Amino acid sequence: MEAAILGLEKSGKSTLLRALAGPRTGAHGQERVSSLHLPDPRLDALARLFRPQKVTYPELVLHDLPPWPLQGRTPGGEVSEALARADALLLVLRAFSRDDVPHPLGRVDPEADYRTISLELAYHDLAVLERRLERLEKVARTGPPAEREAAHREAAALARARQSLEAERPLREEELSAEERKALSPYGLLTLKPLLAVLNVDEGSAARAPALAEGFQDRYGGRRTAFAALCAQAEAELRELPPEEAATFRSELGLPDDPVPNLMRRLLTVTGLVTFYTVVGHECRAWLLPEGATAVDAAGRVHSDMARGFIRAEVVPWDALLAAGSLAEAKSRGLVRSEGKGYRVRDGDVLHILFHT
Ligand SMILES: Nc1nc2c(ncn2[C@@H]2O[C@H](COP(=O)(O)OP(=O)(O)OP(=O)(O)O)[C@@H](O)[C@H]2O)c(=O)[nH]1
Ligand SMILES: [Mg+2]
Repeated sequence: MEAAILGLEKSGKSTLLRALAGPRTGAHGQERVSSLHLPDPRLDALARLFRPQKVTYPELVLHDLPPWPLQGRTPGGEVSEALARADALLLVLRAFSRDDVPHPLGRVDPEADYRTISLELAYHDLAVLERRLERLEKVARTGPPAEREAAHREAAALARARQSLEAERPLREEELSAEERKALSPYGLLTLKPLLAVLNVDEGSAARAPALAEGFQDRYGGRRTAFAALCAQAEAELRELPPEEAATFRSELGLPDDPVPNLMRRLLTVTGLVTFYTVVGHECRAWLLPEGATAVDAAGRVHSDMARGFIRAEVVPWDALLAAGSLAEAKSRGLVRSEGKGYRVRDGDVLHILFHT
């Protein structure tokens, strides 16, 4: 999956990229795009049990964007391209105070920044919708008769989206019909994308980070809107150390447990992705799939031949498999179910797909 990191000037975007992807990336004009493996403690546990030669984590591509332009100005070409590709937005909200790093609006107030950016994203989408609606309304009035009906329907969907935005409801939180979703999908609408906002706190406030994130979650959270909090600076510095040294420093500095795996999990959840696992021969692997996808979709993620020749899937939740200690033992305890094509894959399922070639 891909995510774009955005936020106001000097909110800590490049520092967050380094905290997530490691020291070779981000900040000071270095790489703006970075790809990393999504950490997954469940896959780690499965790998400890099965000891495969290879453990494969899903990939996350992160784009570190330049500061978000305020006053309704839209970002330039390269940035809109990264935004269009992104499955989700990672919004950095500055909650750290530092006199030598001026805030572009002259004060540190993550809640006000959240509202400011939310409005900017809504303005962006409104401008896109207005332009498209003008054209569609013209086609609906004067276009070839065959196109009028479709233009009418599309215009109706876009007008409803405009109404939501005018009422300050981001599109990601709206219940959209399949037709509306399809009508809105070509325009790179930013409030339609799942959003994980990361509150970037001071070193000294790291212990209070989870409570801060929860407060925002209560006030502004939703199915496709989530909040997390960490000290990006401290996490970026710890990532430069070998793991044992980092753990020692972490406890000496009174920092909470590594917040990155939790942040990644929230990113997947808010994006509407579930993780399933395969244990085949010498490889344990985690795969991402949209919520609601079926066993045959999962087979297709692994290989198109497996979807084509799909017979059935043997399914066991990862923790049940772990507790049983082996697939054979899980089977003899009756924990492994046999499921057909239409089975909706659940987060944490281990799938063994049977297919004919
Ligand atoms: N104390 C403290 N400083 C931080 C933290 N995060 C970032 N900074 C500092 O804030 C400054 C800006 O951080 P960057 O990561 O470059 O911010 P940015 O959002 O990428 O900045 P632009 O790309 O210029 O908009 C740097 O000097 C960082 O060291 C933090 O959690 N705590
Ligand atoms: Mg930067």
